[in-house]
Order: sequence, then C-alpha cells, then structure tokens
Amino acid sequence: MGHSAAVWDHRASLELTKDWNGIDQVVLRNPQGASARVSLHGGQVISWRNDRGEELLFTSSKAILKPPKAMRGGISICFPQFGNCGSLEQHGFARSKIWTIEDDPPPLHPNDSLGKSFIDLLLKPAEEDLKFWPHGFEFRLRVSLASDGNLIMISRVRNINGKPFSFSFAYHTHFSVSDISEVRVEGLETLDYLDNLCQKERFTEQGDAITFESEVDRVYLSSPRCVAVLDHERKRTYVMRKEGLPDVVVWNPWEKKSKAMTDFGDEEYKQMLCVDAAAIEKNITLKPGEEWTGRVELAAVPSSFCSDDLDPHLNFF
Ligand code: TA6
Repeated sequence: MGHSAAVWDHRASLELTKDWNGIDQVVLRNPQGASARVSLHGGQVISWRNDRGEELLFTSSKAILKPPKAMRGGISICFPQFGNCGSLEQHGFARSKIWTIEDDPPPLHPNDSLGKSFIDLLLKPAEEDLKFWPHGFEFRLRVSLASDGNLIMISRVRNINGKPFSFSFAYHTHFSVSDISEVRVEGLETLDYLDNLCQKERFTEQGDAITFESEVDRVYLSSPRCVAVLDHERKRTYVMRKEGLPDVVVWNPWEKKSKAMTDFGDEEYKQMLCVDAAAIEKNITLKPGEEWTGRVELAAVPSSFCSDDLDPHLNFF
C-alpha cells in the first residue's frame, strides 16, 4: 500500500491513500471504528466494515485489480446501462473509469452530511465515451458512512447537453454471507421478475421469502423501498432501503457459472449474494438540465430483526 496523506474532515475522519496500482482510494471511518473504502477506479466501494472490523461486502480472492476491468465484488456503479448488450459493456462504462474527488459539489440535504464521514466523487464523459454514448452528463456520487455504521450511496445524474437521454442503473452490491444455503431475502414476495436465465421472461414470485438452491439471476420489478437479506448462520441481516430505484437484481452464479469466471473462486458462490438496488425495467429519461437521484442505505443488524421491522415509511435519509 502506498503512502497515506490524511485529509481530515471536521465531522469525521477520512483518509486518502493509494492501491498498489497507484490509484487513489478514500477510507471513511466513524468514531465507533466502522469503515468504508472507496476506489476512484469506478467509484467502487471495495470494503465496508462494521465497528468490530468484520467485512460486510464480498470481494473475490481471484479479483483482477487492474483497470479498466472492474474488481469482482464490493459495490460497483453500473451506468449508463445494466445487463444489456450492444456497443457498451454489459454494465456500462462508469465502473471502468477513474473518477475525481469534488470538494464543493452542489449541496445535498443537510441530513446527508450531518454526523457522517463522506466523500463526493464526479464522473464526466471522456471523448472516447462520447463515441459510444453521445450524451453530456455529470454523475455525482456521494459515499457516506454514518455514525451507526450504515453505508449510504447517493447518485445524481444531470443532463448537461442539448437533447434528452435515457439510461438504466444499478448499485451492483455483493453482500458477504456465511453460507448461501442459509440465506433468505425478504421484501420481494409476490413481485413480478424478469428471469435472466430464461431470456428475461416475466414470472411472478410466490408468497414467501426467496431461498437459494441453484443459480439465480433475476430483476424484481416495482419493489418496495426496503429489502432484507437474512444470513441465518451469522445471525446477521442486511437491510437495504432505497429511493429512486424501483427494481432489485438478485444474483448468485452457483457452481457452474462460478467455475466459468476467471476472477471468481469455484466455491465462492457459497459466500456471496448480489442484491442490487436498480432502475432497469423502465429506463430513466432526462431532459436537458434535469437531474435524477438514486439513493441507497445499507445497514447490517443482528438477525433478531425480522421483516415486520421493514417499516417502508421509516425516513432514513
Ligand atoms: O444480473 C446480474 C448480472 O448481470 C449477471 O448476469 C452476471 O453477469 C453478473 O451481473 C455479473 O456481472 P459482472 O459484469 O459484474 O461480471
């Protein structure tokens, strides 16, 4: 790891460091000892630890840490598309670009800063991007660590050129779990979903929690604000609360696909689950000057918590 020049924020501590490729990373810490690490490569959250130092995000032991490929794991920003083919990469180019730190971004709500350690990143299209996606945008990403250890990500995409454009989006979130066969997802019951294993055909989820016995690759549509990932063995529940993101991607590659991915361990599917707050089914369209905001807050709570506590009206931003 390179040198660390501490850049101190009067509200909480954040530290600027570099990875072994010499790419800047920002470490956010809260007074209780929780932390989050953000790489300027892709604006990717590559670590989120609780106040006991336990890593809450999955990162593959075989991840390729070499730009422009996005590192396998953490939370990557999928923009301006997710899961499509065509001239762009499947999950867009934002996660392959180097973002910059923006010291004085357009203001957010005061609650978005109060008592939080945060960093503001900015991505604008480079010349080569405009060849494949000819739209003028400014993408502002705020990553925050709250005093309770919750991780908050706020994406703001503004159309700054003369014509409308549309995009899809996902926070591609790899949760660390103890054993996928002991995990269930609550909050998506009875929803329709598009099954990526059946040419995106539309199905309806049955009435109980989602459990895992084989590969799952689905986009749940018009989902509630709150979704829970319950890790029974670890007695831990991840709670995801989202705004501006109607869909939820649920993905586990299982055994065969794990073996087919060079940057993924053959057995690692047992220790991870992707549950991504997303906007996929209906593209987001921005007229010139318009801005879209997509927020997600992640909490890791003891599993005494149950889905009845998923109060959709709980204001958390
Ligand atoms: O639905 C999730 C998904 O699109 C899967 O089909 C799989 O491709 C996964 O994302 C991983 O994508 P990545 O580009 O991170 O390898």
